[in-house]
Amino acid sequence: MDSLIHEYEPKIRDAADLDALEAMRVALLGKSGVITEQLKALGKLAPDERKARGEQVNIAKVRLQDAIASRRAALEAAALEARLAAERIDVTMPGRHVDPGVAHPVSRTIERMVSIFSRMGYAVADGPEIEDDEHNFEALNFPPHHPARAMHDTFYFPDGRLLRTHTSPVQVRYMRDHRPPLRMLAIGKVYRSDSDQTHSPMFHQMEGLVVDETANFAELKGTLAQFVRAFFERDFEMQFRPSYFPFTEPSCEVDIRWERADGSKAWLEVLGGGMVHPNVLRACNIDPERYTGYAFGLGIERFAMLRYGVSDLRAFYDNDLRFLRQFA
Ligand code: 2U9
Repeated sequence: MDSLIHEYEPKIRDAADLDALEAMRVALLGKSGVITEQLKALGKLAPDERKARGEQVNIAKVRLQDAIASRRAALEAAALEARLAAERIDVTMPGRHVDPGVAHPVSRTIERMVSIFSRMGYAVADGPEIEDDEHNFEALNFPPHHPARAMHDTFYFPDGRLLRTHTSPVQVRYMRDHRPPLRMLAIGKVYRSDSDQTHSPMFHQMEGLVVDETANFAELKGTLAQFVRAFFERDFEMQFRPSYFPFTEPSCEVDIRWERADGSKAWLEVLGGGMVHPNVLRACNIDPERYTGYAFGLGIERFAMLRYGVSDLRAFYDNDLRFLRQFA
């Protein structure tokens, strides 16, 4: 028994891991372990021998059991330490980079315009970008072959449909679906075959339309003056010049007195408008003897360029993140 203790105590103390330790426990104290076998063998001894031998085996059993228990505790503590070290989270490490992006300046400009006109009671509507001649031209008092059609540089599909050249077909559909009084905005992409520093083949328009029994030009003027003031958050000198559109009569273009960064001033054309032509009301099943309407239109990029000081329209479509991130 002594030699068993001397052999196993150091082995147990040096057990490399819990599996090795368990193997030794089974070999010594398991069902057919060395010590278990010795205990079983006691029964075969004579009673006087049995007592002394029993004490010896029991001492060995207790010592080896203690050795195993203390080695197990040490190995388990070490395993816990290792796991805590491996699973440690360093809360001072820099976080993972997230890049959420920012709203596009055209979107921001649209939101700003919608917010201003919502306060004046305007609803927002939209419609298809692929249109037909009837909604884009006929109903808006552009007769076939009328020279005003040429001003629009229209993109046509082979079947005669077209990319809308203005958002006005949205108002045509709206008037056919709703009874006056009406007060609405149409906002969206429009297409014209035209491209330079201030023209893009696709750009965004916002158009407004009011139809009721008392709509008049003075109200149109007041609305546009209020809008410009609210949009730029300043007062401007404004001039309303007579102009021509097939869908409004009388028609006007609106200039604001713009001061450049160098202090010089210029009249800038920013809006158009007018009283809805009776032919247009009629084409949309509205009686021009009872109702009058006014309408206005603007290019959204133009307003974004002025508000943000952007000199080349194409910057809005280049998707250069160095440009876009400035609008955060
Ligand atoms: C209906 C009736 C009338 C919309 C209008 C303008 C004047 C106008 C231009 C501004 C700059 C287009 O983006 S731009 O090139 N628009 O000057 N737009 S009146 O008049 C309508 C629209 C629909 C049924």
